[in-house]
Amino acid sequence: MTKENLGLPVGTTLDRFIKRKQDDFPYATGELSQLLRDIALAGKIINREITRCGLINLAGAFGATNVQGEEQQKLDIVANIRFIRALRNGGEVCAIISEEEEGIIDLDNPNGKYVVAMDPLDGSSNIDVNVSIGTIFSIYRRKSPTGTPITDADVLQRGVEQVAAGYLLYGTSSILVYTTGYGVNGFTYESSMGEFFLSHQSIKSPEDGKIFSVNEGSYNSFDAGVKEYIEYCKASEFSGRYIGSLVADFHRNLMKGGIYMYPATASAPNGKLRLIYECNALAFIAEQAGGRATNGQQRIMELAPGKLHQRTPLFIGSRKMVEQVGAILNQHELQRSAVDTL
Ligand code: AHM
Ligand code: MG
Repeated sequence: MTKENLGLPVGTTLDRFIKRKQDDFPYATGELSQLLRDIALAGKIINREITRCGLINLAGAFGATNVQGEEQQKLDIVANIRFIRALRNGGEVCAIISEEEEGIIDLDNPNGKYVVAMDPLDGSSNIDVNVSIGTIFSIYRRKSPTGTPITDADVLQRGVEQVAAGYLLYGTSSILVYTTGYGVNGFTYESSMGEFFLSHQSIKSPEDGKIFSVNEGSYNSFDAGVKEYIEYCKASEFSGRYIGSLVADFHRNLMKGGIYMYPATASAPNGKLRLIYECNALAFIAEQAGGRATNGQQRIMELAPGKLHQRTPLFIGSRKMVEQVGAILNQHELQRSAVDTL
């Protein structure tokens, strides 16, 4: 039996699953396992707040903007606080990067081995209208020795250096999906028992699909190559599905086969989504499930981040679809460079 497929039955609790995975690695200290449990705990708390937010005055805007100039919702702030608290209490993490905070969050725990990058609540424009939202997280091993101060190199790591990544989708049912580089597994939350149970074992994404997800309101400012691919999707009568919650759109396409695209636009020339805490985690999951993730030309997980909140265009999902849009974009790039050299 491989490390990817543990042969554990559906219904195994997340705790037991994590423990079994840890036992596969004789030198594992259990710290990563504890960290995953801390994330699951924070996820349960966020799930509780989301399901009753219309009743406890948690809906709506907080009245401030984050470092990226986006309006923060109350639940953005709550999720951020809950995750930071869970990771601080857990003691495995030395630093956090969050969509909601400008700088590195130093947890004052120089002995922590891990760095976490997270978007505590993604798709926040959907909070007030009962549409699915999510949490995205990436886990890195710090580069500097434990016991020393955090450095930029600890947090500005490429996606290929992730030791684990995942997301929580708060939807019709809530699910935690994660990978440690040995396949992808999903755990559905059973709220009456307060437990995540293994429900989706060794997830493999269809290698091709018939769903395309993109905000077509920005069509006029997409590059010619992106427009050509969208026209191809329409000519092929693919289904257009766009929730506007990255985690939800990604999860659906992962299960059913499809592509999610957030290209460069006139108002967001580098795309909208953030490399370190949105794209890398989902790229790791996509690849582990047999899919792909690129910025149109390059593999997302190989991009070297220059700054914490760096943005990138994103094309992610079923292997053949991402490769096809990449080929069209390359073709347009070649034509453009040929014209430039005339
Ligand atoms: P957020 O992190 O502020 O919630 O923004 C990210 C979200 C993604 O979940 C979603 O796919 C995208 O922004 C939607 O953007 P748009 O409304 O421009 O289509
Ligand atoms: Mg986000």
